[in-house]
Amino acid sequence: MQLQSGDRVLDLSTPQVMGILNVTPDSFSDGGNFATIDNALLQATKMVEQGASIIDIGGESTKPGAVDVVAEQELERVIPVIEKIAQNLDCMISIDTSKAIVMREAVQAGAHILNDVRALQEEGALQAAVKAQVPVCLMHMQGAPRSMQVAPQYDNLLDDVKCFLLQRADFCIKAGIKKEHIILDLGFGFGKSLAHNFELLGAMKQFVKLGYPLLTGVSRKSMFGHLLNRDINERLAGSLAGAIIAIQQGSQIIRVHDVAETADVIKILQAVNVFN
Ligand code: 8Y7
Repeated sequence: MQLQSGDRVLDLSTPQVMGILNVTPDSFSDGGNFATIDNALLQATKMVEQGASIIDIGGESTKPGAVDVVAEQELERVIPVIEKIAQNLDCMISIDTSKAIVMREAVQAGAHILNDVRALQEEGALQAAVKAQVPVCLMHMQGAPRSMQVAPQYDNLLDDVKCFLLQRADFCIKAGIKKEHIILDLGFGFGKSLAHNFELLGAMKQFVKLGYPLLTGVSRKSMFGHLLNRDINERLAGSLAGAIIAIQQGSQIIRVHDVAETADVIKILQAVNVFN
């Protein structure tokens, strides 16, 4: 399996690491200034050196309880960073956004992948993605970030998530997105209880069978915090265990904060040939 964006190709026969680069005010001083852009490049460079083949740039926080960011603010944060990374690093750039205008300008600035936690359901997003002709990650979420963790409930978790993702993929393909450009994501922590998250993690193989590349984002998430009673900075072991479980079942892209440690885990899995 391969992922192609323009003249770039990513080989998915071995798991690929997507490094997380948040360009939100809590991680950086402010959007658009030089210190912020240089700091972002420095962090991205480090992650690429550690083994990330994709850098996921996000200017909107989608953490539970997060408030919406206006488009101008998001553009101001992410566009200069995308340009800088595109000029300086040899990696794929993913833009974490749900907004059509951010998708368009990000691709113009050099982004190769659209990562949308709202699966292209916001106004204009689907059309923007069709036009961009780049890979898109469609993620499952129940509810909206502000309220999604209040009381998530499912009739049948696995079927509900599977139906949503397959319907969304079909809809996107009918609208003009290439099938080879679709990546699916179970959306850990997005409208899911602790039990839901671990049920999905254990059942990932069923989703790999759907035939689309599967992206897994469990890094430092509260599913480990709650299960292990660990603060955000004490979740590395949990996150690596999650990555191993996902990779062993065939997930091809792992979205993480801790790139070096995840790359080590992948090398070990490769040494025992678990995914081919
Ligand atoms: C995910 C994500 C986040 C995820 C994809 C966090 C932007 C929350 N999580 N994108 N984004 N999958 N595709 O804790 O699981 O990183 S934000």
